[in-house]
Amino acid sequence: MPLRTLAVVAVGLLATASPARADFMVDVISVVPSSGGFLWNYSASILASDRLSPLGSVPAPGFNPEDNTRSIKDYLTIYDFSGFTGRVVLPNPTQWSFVSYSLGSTPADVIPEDSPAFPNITIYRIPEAPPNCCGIIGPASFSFSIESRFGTRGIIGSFTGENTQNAPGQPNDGLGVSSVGDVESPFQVAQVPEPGTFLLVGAGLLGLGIWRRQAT
Ligand SMILES: [Ca+2]
Repeated sequence: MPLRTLAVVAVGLLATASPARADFMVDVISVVPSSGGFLWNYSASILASDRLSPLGSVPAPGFNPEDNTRSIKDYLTIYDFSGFTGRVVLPNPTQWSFVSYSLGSTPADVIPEDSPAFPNITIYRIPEAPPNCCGIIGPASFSFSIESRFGTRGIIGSFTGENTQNAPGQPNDGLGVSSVGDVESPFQVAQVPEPGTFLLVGAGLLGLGIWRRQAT
């Protein structure tokens, strides 16, 4: 067997052995001015081999166990979204909801960059009526928006996702799939101090200077 073929086979084995696959794809479509700052408009999609299950509990902060029993609703998290105003525009409020944690929600088998100093936004599936209906079957795409006080483009942050494998009648049907990847966002953008803060610091230093001069 040629060496190149061996290498491809090895990579293929590694890819199937890992529970983390890039089954979620997320991209920024536009960033537009809004009442609270800027709306970051995203598009996300899942593969034909997946579905998004509304079953189980709301994703928790930190790491969630790998979910092969549908005990946790499927979700998508965007990390360290600076200047988050609390406003999220969901693709369909009868199918989705959101939570914001400082750490997580993160599938247990992936490690995104996640600082406790910046909020994450997790959007997750909820059941439409009738109860426990219905998974969104891939291939499927949906859009959502998150508002920030910051609108500077070009900064790359992390996202993760938790899907369900969709293979009716097959042994892998219903198993969890974790994704991790990069996406543009106001990722870890530091707060710029207000001009008033500079004035206060300046006045404090001036006061220190006067006091020291009197002391000598
Ligand atoms: Ca965070």
